[in-house]
Amino acid sequence: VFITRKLPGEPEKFIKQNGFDVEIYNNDEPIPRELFLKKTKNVDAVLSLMSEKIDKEAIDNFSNCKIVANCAVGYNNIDVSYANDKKLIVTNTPNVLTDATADIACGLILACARRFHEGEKLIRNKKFFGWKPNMLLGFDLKNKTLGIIGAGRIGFATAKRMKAFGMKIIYYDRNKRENFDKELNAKKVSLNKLMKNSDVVSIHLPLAEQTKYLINKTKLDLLKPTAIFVNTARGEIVEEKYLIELLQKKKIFSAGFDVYENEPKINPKLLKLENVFLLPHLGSATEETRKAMSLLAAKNIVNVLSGKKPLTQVLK
Ligand code: 8YV
Repeated sequence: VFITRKLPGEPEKFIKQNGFDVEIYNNDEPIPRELFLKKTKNVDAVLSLMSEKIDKEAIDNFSNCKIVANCAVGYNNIDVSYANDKKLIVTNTPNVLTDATADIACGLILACARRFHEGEKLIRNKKFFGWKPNMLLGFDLKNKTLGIIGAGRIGFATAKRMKAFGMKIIYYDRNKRENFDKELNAKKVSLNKLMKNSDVVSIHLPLAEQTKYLINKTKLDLLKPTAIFVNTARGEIVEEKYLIELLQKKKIFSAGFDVYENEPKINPKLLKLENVFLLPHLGSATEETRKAMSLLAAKNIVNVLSGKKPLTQVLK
């Protein structure tokens, strides 16, 4: 088994305890492509991260690999349909990171509504000389509308949390979602309606051909001038260049980013804006969650190499 990075939870221990040999690229940085191809040529399983492109070349390069266990819920780094054709099993790590990611989405919503960045900057720049009635006024979330784009597990967990803050929920999804309708009294609406009517928009879709730039200029133009826009899913779902233009022109209130279009490169224009709150892809970054993710990936590998079914297989 080849593990592409040093991971919390030491999944290598679990895999070894189950009788398999492990080699690990014991590093904090991503493995260089050439080395990845060399190391994975003859292994039976790969435990990978988003940073490894498992494209046609990588899949054709495997001589023996039976499973790629991605340590992430997203799998846009993997050509799943080609892997399926080649009978290569692909797994991800759903469920275990739902709460941590929803926490981060809510954190961004609060940070935007209550202007955390500007407030903290004032303190750090030693410009806080006392409370003022008109200083950094944000807005209440109570009775405002939260629009969830992508009503899966993380979208639901985010909506549920924000419902406790008094928000009304609407959602856009291909399917009607009973948990949204029944538990949150939420309404399924069209994407245009959601963009027009939400006070806060939060993205919770996977990145795929159909969702790349789904939130383009036309859609962003529908946002209210007081809207907050939050993305904890994937940067490429949003036309970031245009979102930045809206923020520069103050055509929306603010935006919270955990993911970026050209991650890890950050558009320098974003750094100049006051009305944004920027995080470095921390959605699943808690001790407990990262351990659970790597252990789930390890279990998927052990299952497949022992002739059992994987726990969380991804199919195209
Ligand atoms: C991961 C993520 O931390 O699960 C995902 O899809 O984006 C994050 O939780 C990261 O991608 C590690 O591979």
